[in-house]
Amino acid sequence: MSPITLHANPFAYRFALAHTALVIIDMQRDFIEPGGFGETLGNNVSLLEAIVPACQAVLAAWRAAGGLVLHTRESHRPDLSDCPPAKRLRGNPQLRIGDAGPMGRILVAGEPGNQIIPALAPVAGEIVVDKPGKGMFYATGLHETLQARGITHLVFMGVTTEVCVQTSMREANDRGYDSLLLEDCTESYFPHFKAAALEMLRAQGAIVGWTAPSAALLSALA
Ligand code: TIU
Repeated sequence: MSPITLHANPFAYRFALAHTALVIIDMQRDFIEPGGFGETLGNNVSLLEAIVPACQAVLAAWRAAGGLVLHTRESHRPDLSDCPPAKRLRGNPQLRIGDAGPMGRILVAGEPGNQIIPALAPVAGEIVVDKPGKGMFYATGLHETLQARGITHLVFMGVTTEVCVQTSMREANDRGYDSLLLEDCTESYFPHFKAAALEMLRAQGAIVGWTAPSAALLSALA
């Protein structure tokens, strides 16, 4: 299979489909729907829903092309043994991690709010990673899983841009992956944070990685 090249920022991104995973970060009800973790932190969650159709289009094209798909969820064990007190106790949220909310216990594995939204639900054969941190490599064993599958490139979508997406891209960068973030398939509760994150990731000659509109990937896959 020949490599695919697409127009990206700050320059072309080149990848081999067989060595690339589509990574969908934390597209969970806890972040996108009212009553979850995002809202308990004081955020207006309505902004995030807008990227769902673009994410669906990329996911469908990626699946049709036969590429590996990886979903992450920010989630903690029911006993919260993997949730540092510093994370649970910081700030003054209405509900803390582990408290009971309208979609079940906040950010706890297995609860309704912790599930990936139905529009982007994983299917058989796709990897689902529960991560206790913001970054997807922390305490997950994911690097070993990706290495065993020969993955060298990661194409990112998901929320939020400057928190879990950016942290995961930076962790990936330090582990040697070439990462691309799809600009219209990621969102923040703060639009100016999204804009800044995109700029800083691709600055200095793609110091962390590349960004591109999803249309560039879709036409490259077509
Ligand atoms: N609060 C916020 O912007 N994000 C998170 O807490 N988690 C993720 O980004 N997934």
